[in-house]
Amino acid sequence: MFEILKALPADPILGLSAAFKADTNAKKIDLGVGVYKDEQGNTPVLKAVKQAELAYFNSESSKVYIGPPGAAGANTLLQNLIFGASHPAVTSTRVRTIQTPGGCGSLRVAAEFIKKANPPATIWVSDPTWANHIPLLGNAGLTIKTYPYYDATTRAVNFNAMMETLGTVGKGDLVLLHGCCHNPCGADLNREQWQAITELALKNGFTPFIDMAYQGFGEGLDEDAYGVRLMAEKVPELIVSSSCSKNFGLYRERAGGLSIVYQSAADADKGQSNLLSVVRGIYSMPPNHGSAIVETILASTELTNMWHDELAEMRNRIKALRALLNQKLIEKGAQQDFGFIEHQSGMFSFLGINKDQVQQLVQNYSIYLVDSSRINIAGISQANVDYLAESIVAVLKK
Ligand code: PLP
Ligand code: TYF
Repeated sequence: MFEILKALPADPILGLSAAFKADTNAKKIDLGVGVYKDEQGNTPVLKAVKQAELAYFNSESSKVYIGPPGAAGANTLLQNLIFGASHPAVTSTRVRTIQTPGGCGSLRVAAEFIKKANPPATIWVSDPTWANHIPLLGNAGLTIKTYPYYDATTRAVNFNAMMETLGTVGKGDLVLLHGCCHNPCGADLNREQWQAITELALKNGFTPFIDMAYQGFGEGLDEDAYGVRLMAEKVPELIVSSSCSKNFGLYRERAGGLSIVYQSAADADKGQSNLLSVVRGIYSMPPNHGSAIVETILASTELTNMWHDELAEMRNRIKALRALLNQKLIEKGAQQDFGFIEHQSGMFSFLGINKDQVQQLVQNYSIYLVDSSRINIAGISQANVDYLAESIVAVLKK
């Protein structure tokens, strides 16, 4: 039967890594896959993670199954990280958090859960959004539609257009929002905009669904959770998919969470039983190691402080690189304004060059980036920024 299958293209983002590895040009730069890199281009294990792993290794006494929701202790600490321990939704026990295989596992479980509650639901995603949102949510059978978000001319959120479209969305449908550090465009909602969307959700009855894959990479752990915490306080129901891949550097361990805010504690109990039934129908139980490390860190003041420092270092390096790239582009004679790179947030921005220019960067300069011109800012370094800025200016002149 398998002979009928036709070959499909590889993930366009993940595929860039193989092409980068195979390139022998000493000047090559990898701005593709969204993983954090240090000045040397490495993605080391965080020190807090290493210490937690050693402690966990010594204290782990059993490999017995952890059950569909994952470890209760890890879930409570993750919930507190996302919402804040004293958040009214948390203290009124209206939130349930489960451990999931990364942010992707969380998105997929959420999609199946929505499908159970409301099979004809439409989920509205930003234009553009992370490409994987489409299969992760759509393969569960949900209808996907887009709302306007990034304006390539102003290099900012077209909030009026966004609100106009969201104004047509009603009860039973969902609106997917990026909690912070929008992937791929780097343009985030400000606080007034979060407030306006919250009011609209209350007025029209749609359910917000927030994907927070980069908490701590924008302005800080609490600052980046502003939208999540505001909505959790105001709207009756909310879905939050979160990931520990970036902020704890745990990518391959597949650590993430799915938090659902319900209208009441009684709904939460009923909902949780459905959510766990979805989990059992997909992978039964989440992987343990990554979340156990997160729990070990968050349960220790010393390790938490160490992690906060390392997270701040990653965040500040990205911010500094944003300013540096803009400054170098000016220095190298760029005719257009790249100031937006400095003002956007998180790991990504669109350079705003066309596909042909992207291909020139890849083929003639060994600078690897996604076709959309999305760059991973963390792939820039003091050592390569001059070459990068010169190359961008060169392809823009042609
Ligand atoms: N959501 C967004 C917007 C992302 O960029 C990512 C990617 O890393 C994820 C979710 C999923 O992350 P992971 O499954 O690696 O935890
Ligand atoms: O957008 C990115 O680059 C990251 C990493 O299938 C990623 O979110 C990319 C593709 C993918 C899973 C993760």
